[in-house]
This record gives sequence, structure tokens and C-alpha cells, in this order.
Amino acid sequence: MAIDLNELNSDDRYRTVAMNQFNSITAENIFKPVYLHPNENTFNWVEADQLVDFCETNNKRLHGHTLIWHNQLPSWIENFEGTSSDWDLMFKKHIQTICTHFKGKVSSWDVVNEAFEDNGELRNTIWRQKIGDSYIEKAFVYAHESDPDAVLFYNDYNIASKKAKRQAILELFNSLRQKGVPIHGIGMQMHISIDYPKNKKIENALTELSDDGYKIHFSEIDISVNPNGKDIEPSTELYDCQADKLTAITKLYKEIPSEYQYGMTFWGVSDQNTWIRTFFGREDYPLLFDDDYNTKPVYCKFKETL
Ligand code: 9MR
Repeated sequence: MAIDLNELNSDDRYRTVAMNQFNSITAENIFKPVYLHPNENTFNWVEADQLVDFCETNNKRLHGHTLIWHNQLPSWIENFEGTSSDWDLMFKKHIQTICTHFKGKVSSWDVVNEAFEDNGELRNTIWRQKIGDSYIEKAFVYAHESDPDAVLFYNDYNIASKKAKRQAILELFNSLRQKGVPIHGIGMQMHISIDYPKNKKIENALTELSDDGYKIHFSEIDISVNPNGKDIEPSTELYDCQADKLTAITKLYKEIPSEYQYGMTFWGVSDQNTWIRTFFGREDYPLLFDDDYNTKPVYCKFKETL
């Protein structure tokens, strides 16, 4: 599950669920550059290390999200001035200081997040503008140099629904792997809804990625029951559809060879914590637990399917 450290520290219901119901943790925000690397020469480990302690004490696997992304960047990176080799050095130091700090504590990293557009073109991020297309390859090499045991992922959304995006991702990473670049897996975020994308598309994506030898992490699951932002009430019917969707994708996930199943991570615990409500400003109930931390039908059916 994705954890919000403030909730973990302040809400006993949240903490109990986090401790008892999940075996793998991703920080929803505090491992992102704006939190970990607020100034060029300052790294802030305080919150992240608290989460490391929580994971060690409670025997949870910790997944790092994310080293390189175009969002949640500190302003000093956005305003950094220098040649492309200055950028490369800064980028390398960012990645390597973080990977070295968490070596042996973080099992895996989303090394690069959301580098592709849905149409398959490379997103024109600040990293690409300043370092060039090779920033993706370099990020994996640098991360691996600092922590050779970490499992390294590329992470993105719409991998099942957008074929052009998936093909572009596979084309790039297959060619990098042929050159020996250490990329071990692909994170399919799975911000989906009760009827989109169709299960067949999810199945095709799982087959293509695992056939090409990538571990697959369902890295940010939530299942919207109200993607179009209508006025709704949570109903048994909607909750059952949500339970059916999660059951279907879980079964598909379990069909890929076990060595390629990295895990399934939910992007939050209770519906009251979901990013969807804040980000889209709509009513939605996408997670396993309701606003009062009661289990929902989707939780019960998921447990039966596991
Ligand atoms: O859930 C995260 C939310 O709290 C942040 O405000 C937001 C900032 O962009 O990022 C959210 O998490 C994103 C994740 O890091 C990458 N994939 C999409 C997620 C939802 O936006």
C-alpha cells in the first residue's frame, strides 16, 4: 500500500490497517525529490527514515517512489543553470546520494516515472531537455551503481489502455536491456475504473510485458467508481462492480509466471485518503476501505481471490 506518514502517525485506524493488512509499502509522497532533496546541498531524510523504521519494525518490504519524475521537483532543480554535463552531474548525485542512503533498506525503486506520453512519444521533461533522451538510461545505470541489489522499475500509467505508449516503452527498454542496462521491471500504475480499461487489454499488457521478461508491479492501484464525476451515492451495485474488477485483474495478475509478479500496491488505504478526491475534486470511492476504515466488498472479494 501507499503510505502517508502523517496519517500513519496521527490516526490509529490507519496505522492498524497499515500494520496488519499489507506486506509492502510505498511512500505516497515523501520519497519524491521535493521532499528528499529540498536544496542542492541538503537532503532531508527525517520523514523517509521514519518510514524505513516502520518497515523494519513491522517487517514490510519498502518500495522507493520515485527518483526521477517531472512533478514534485524542488524549485532549485527547476531553476538549475548549467551545461548538460553540469545537469548530468547534479542528476547523478541526486540519484546516487538517495540510493546509497537507502541501500539495503529499500528493496526496489521506481527509477524513472512517467517519461512517456500516451501517444508513445517521450515526454519533454526538464531532464530530457537538459540531459537528452539518454537521461532514462543514465538513471538506471546510476541507480544500479549505488545499489546493485535493488530491483529497478520504470513506472507509468495507461500502460494497458494505450497500446502506442506500451509499445514505445517496450521498444526503449528492450533495446536498453540488450545493451546491458539494468532494468528489471515495469510498474503498471493501474489508476483504473470499474469499466476501463477492459480486462482483455489488461491481460494483453500483462502478457506482453512478462513475455519480454519484465517483473510487473501493479504499483498504484485504485478503481474509480465515478470516473465522470457525476453526483453519486456509494451503492451496493457500484461496490460489487468494483469488487468484480479487482477480482478480474487479480486473477489475470496471478496467471503471469510467478517470477514476474512483483506485487500489487494500492494507492492509499481508506477512501477518505485518496488523491482522486483532491486532484479531480470529485466524489469517489476507489480503495479497499471506506471513509470509516470499514472493509468494503472489494476488500472481501480481493482477499478470497489472493
Ligand atoms: O498521490 C499523490 C498525491 O498525494 C500528490 O499530490 C500527487 C502530486 O502529483 O502525486 C500523487 O501520486 C502520483 C504518483 O506519485 C505518480 N503517479 C500518479 C499518482 C497520482 O497522481
